[in-house]
Amino acid sequence: MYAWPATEVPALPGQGSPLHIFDTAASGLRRTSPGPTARLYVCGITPYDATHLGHAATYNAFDLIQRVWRDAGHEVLYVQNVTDVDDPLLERAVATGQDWTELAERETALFREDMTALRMLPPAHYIGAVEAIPSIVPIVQDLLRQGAAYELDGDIYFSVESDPHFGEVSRLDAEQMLRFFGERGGDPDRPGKKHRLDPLLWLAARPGEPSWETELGNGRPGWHIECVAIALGHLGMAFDIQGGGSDLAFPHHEMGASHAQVATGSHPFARAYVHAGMVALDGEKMSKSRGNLVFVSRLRKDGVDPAAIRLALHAHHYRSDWEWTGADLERAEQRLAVWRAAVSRPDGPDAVELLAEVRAALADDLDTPRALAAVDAWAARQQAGGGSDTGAPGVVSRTVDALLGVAL
Ligand code: 5CA
Ligand code: ZN
Repeated sequence: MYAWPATEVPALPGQGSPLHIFDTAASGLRRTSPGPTARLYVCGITPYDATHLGHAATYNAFDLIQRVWRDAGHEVLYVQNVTDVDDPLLERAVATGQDWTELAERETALFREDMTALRMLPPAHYIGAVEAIPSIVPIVQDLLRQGAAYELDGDIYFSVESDPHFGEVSRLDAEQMLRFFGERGGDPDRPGKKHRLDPLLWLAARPGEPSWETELGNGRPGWHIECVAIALGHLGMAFDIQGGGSDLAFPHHEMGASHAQVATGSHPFARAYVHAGMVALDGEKMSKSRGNLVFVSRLRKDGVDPAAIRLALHAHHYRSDWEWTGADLERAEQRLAVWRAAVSRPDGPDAVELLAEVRAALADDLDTPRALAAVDAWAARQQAGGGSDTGAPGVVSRTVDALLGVAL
């Protein structure tokens, strides 16, 4: 499906350095060394409600990865999905008396608007779960043939024991896995499963729910296989980064890696698994199911500059869990005003060091607070009347645009 329009990324003098990023599977920093084309898969939204600041923070992190890669001379092949058929979406549609396709289309359209306003770079392939069904079916058939999947009352499950690498993505112990599996869409207690952690690959049609007639019978896909089919179809195995919020490490990314590894007989699914921290509101993780949300679209309607929203996100390191408060936005608005005033002057302090420092900060596991501090320092020197380089304000403005996605 259509993604959203691309914003131009200005060229910067010189070149950035290789990105080092925290890989959940390695439990440490890893130097990404993509080929000429860096390949990135980021899990997209389940479109039953509007984009909240937690979503925005997660997509912000993966937008920065693309910017750092591009600055280091790579092309980026970016793929994102939309989970446009799944339990929470169908449940919300029933609860509110809406048609599930209309709900999904409306919320996806709003997500596109939010991403555009925030100047997030669009994926080259933006694929819905429904669209992906024809590519999901042969993978499930393959897993069945290999004995890595089995049927239970018409549903089809993946056998986690078929993957010798199972557990290597999230590195959780058995007890933690069981807890997260139950909390995050799994069904550990269904009788008849070979292993309590086995996830659904295919759900046989249920009354009142949408279903598709395929070689697997009449039904719909499970959640993890959707991202596997889309990633394999557009990126292949061993792509550079699989990304999402930390709540996706298990079971979603663990299961996806296993599905793909067993189906293709190769390893790894992704070279690195990168996870953003959770944004909270009023002491709890912002989540559609809890309803404690601050929507990007609401802030925009209230007249908040999207550039200030992005700066508010950048003020937190992407891996930390943090709580949104009104003060975040106030600080970001002040910073934006100071930066804009600083680059609007005809000259200023030399910006060569600033560019090097922003590049170094971002290449070091996306250290945005350090990058902001570097721009703050330049703006302070500017305010103190510290320079007469006529090229400097332009370089700063292009640096902030190209590397932080903020238009000054
Ligand atoms: N459609 C699936 C992925 S295939 C899904 O998880 N959708 S979602 O709409 O629930 O979440 C979209 C992305 O936002 C995921 O990467 C998720 O980890 C992230 N996310 C959700 N809530 C928060 C939050 N409070 N803070 C940070 N990121 C969040
Ligand atoms: Zn996903």
